[in-house]
Amino acid sequence: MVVGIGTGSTANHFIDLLAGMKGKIDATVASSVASAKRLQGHGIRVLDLNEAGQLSLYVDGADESNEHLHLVKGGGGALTREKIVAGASEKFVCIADDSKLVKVLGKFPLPIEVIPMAQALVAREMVKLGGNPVLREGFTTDNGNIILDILGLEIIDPVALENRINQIPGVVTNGLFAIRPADVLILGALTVSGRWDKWALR
Ligand code: DER
Repeated sequence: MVVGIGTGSTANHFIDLLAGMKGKIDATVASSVASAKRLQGHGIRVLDLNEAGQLSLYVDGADESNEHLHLVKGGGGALTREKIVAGASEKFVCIADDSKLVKVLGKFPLPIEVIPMAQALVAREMVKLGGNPVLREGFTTDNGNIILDILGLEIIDPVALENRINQIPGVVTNGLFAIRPADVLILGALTVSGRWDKWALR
């Protein structure tokens, strides 16, 4: 199978594990330049999404998840390519530690990838939606854009908000993964004995 690979510390662990089982997969599609470099460093084949077609599986971490597996992602700034690769995959498996499971999304600032000339416009619109936008200083995405991190949101309806923010001119995409949520969430938890345990939702 061809596997879609996320971005971040969790995805990095997954890539390192994948290196030990290269023979079991045909190739990968990476959601960032950083993940592509790490995969190639292990000698794992990385395809352009346009030549890979439909992917069987996408594996990535998250910054927050609710019980419906709606996610906030983009802490690492790769949200747009992550959303593209997730959208091209039959199954999205999210791996995180149990501190990421929340009742209501929004405590983690919601990242939005914005075309630079629209920074002020998008910021004003996000204030109208109740958020407090902060420019991620000194950061440029793999697509050459900026990130606005939106603090202070209490995201009661993630699907509606994901759609609403994407309507603002200049927004490339936002870090809500609710229209296409994860299919499986694997949560790691440190048990009383000090050993790591894991359990899965769905
Ligand atoms: O930035 C991202 O979207 C990452 O995938 C994030 O959601 C998870 O990062 P982590 O594995 O470093 O916690």
